[in-house]
Amino acid sequence: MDLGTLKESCSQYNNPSKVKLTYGTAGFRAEASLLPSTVYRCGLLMALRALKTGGVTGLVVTASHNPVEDNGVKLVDPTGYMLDQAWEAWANKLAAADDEDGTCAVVQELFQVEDIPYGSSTVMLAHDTRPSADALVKAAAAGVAAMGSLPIACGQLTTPQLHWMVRQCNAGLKHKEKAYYEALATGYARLVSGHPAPSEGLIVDCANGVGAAKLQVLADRLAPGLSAELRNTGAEGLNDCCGADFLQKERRLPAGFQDVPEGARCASLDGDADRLVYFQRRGAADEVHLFDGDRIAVLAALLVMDLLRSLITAEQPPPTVGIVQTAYANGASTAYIEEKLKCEVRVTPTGVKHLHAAAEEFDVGIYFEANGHGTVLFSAALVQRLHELGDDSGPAKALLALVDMVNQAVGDALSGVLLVEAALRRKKWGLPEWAALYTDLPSRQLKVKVADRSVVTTSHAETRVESPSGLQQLIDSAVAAAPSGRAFVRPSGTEDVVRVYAEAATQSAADDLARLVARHVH
Ligand code: NG1
Ligand code: ZN
Repeated sequence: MDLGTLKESCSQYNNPSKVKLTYGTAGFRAEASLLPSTVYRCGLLMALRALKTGGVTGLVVTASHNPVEDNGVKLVDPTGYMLDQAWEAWANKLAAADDEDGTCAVVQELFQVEDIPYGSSTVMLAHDTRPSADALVKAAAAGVAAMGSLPIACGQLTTPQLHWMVRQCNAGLKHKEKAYYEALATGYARLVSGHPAPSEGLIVDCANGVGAAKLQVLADRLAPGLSAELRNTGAEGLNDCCGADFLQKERRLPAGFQDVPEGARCASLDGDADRLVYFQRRGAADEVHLFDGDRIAVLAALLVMDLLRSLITAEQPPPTVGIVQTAYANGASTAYIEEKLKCEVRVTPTGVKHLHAAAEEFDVGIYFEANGHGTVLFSAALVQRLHELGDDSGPAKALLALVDMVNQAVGDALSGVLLVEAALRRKKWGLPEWAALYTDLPSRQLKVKVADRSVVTTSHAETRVESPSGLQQLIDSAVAAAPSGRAFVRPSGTEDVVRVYAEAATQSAADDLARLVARHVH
């Protein structure tokens, strides 16, 4: 690395706005015009991370479910998971540098403190469909190149596709986009082989995002094995009254679904296709019945446990299965998992990096946020055992198909669609049977705009407020007065708001509780 060249390059990406962005729940996010300096510096950072680890890293320019004017960056470690949390502080330090001198000083400090060898590394870059993508990918590539490293432009991809590609690449496996479709499609075909397709196809809301084109490729590859009609596939209207986040927060039909018959099986992706929810129209108005991430986790657990049951022998300890949730999980789902499935539940703070880490502690770790972001992880020991059982065991073969089909790097809506479709198909279930497993407790989420969201701090996986003092007591008394009430507040990691969650025995009680708690936050 030549310091003069680096400084010259950094000077092209100074931060004139002086707005200091910080690494949030899933990277940096802001209105797109504020981002070039931060994305450039993330290019520097991921080149350094690749040098440090000796692997290929990744960077996705996306703001997920946020409005089209926003953009952001998600960072991928060589494992295919999100950037190691210990490096988030470096990301913040780089983002906060005032000018080229400040940026170069942080780079030099990073080399020294992290004991990074000099050399050249590779960073894979991708982006979603936002109009601001090109300029930001250019900034990221300039950052990588300034370190004397190689940026590989992978073009438009879903976030989980790039995570998958990075993971495969570092494992020395086929990692092109084509290989992704191949792995998912062949896994699915093996998993549903001999199980007839339902008579009705799936209708998917693609949020007018990058998932539309990618799911189409997958569906074409699988036809007629997967019958899916894709809607909201346009170049305009990203996440606008559609998408998984809209469905989960608003609980009403997305744009373009007014004509779907009641009872039709529908699914919705978010703008970068890492979240998935299912839904069904309910009644004549635009009301929907939502099948959220908690319910997908339960269905995944049922599928896995059915298959694992036949592998249990007296000689070997049974594989461990755990479900990881956050405080946003509906209380009814947690009760069902613990009481009916008799499966272990772990609760972590919001953000898949926390859920993912907890899920790795099981042979099969299933994690989903209520908003539909999640996946299933399989331990190396279990996969090895499945291979040993090989062709003699139908369930082992089905589990190995699942291992190929599920994106184990990160939550993936495309892989998630196949997971749900396969599970329903193997059980000969439609949405009514899935819905009948348990009834969600009515809940309500609100956002409160405050001058400084960082004054709210929490503990116990975000279920208790530590500061400001006195707030937790107020929440406790509000909860005590609501039938089957539960509520908590936490500062968002992606928006400038404090989030309020409440659930109770009736919708009006949940609404009242959320409103009361929100007033206490103000
Ligand atoms: P914040 O803004 O920290 O609540 C939101 C979601 C997370 C996660 C991230 C990243 C909720 C309540 N929070 O985080 O679950 O998906 O965005 O996209 O849905
Ligand atoms: Zn997303």
